[in-house]
Amino acid sequence: MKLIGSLASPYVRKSRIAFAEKKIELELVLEDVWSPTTKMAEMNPLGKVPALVMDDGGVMFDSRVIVEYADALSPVGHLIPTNGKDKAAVKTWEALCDGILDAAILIRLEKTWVGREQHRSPAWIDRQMSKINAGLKSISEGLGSNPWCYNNQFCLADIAVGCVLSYLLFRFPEINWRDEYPNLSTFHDKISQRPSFVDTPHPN
Ligand SMILES: N[C@@H](CCC(=O)N[C@@H](CS)C(=O)NCC(=O)O)C(=O)O
Repeated sequence: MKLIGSLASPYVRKSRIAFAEKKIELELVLEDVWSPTTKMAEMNPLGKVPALVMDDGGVMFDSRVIVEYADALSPVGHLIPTNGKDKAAVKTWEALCDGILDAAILIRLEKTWVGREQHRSPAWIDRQMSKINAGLKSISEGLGSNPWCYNNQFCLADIAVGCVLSYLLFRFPEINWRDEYPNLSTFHDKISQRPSFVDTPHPN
């Protein structure tokens, strides 16, 4: 199996970490979706990473599908509960984290898209930033003083939260969530030591 992706994408990282936690080998094939010559749309009509190319040539996306598939491939280290309500709760953590990332990426695009310099919208940026802030508050409250996000057991929710926090440090160092939410700071320091996180860093 090959994962098509980039080192900067937090969704790619979440997928890679899920495979690493499941102890399933995965080859990363780098693709720059922002390059004019990208062939990403041949694998995913949405032109986005990550996409998982299976040995039979079939392709699946997006990261939420990929991590669920990874979890189903092996009984090692369950990441998603099988019980309906618990599964929905863990997937809600993931949806919250992905939503924060979506907002963060929209801000980056709004600030950096070449050719739109005259059309940048501070109101749009503020709207997205308020989602990031509300999302961080919700994560911090949900985690509280627990060791892990859901049911005191490491699961996909923890991977998703770890990926959000690392991505914010990588792309938005000016957001001072470490001081505002000490429990998230402690959580990030702890989860960052897992080999699955250590082995999948964002680029410098
Ligand atoms: N919901 C998707 C989001 C994927 C996504 O937005 N990927 C970004 C890179 S971080 C991308 O490929 N963007 C290219 C584009 O929007 O054209 C997932 O979870 O995989």
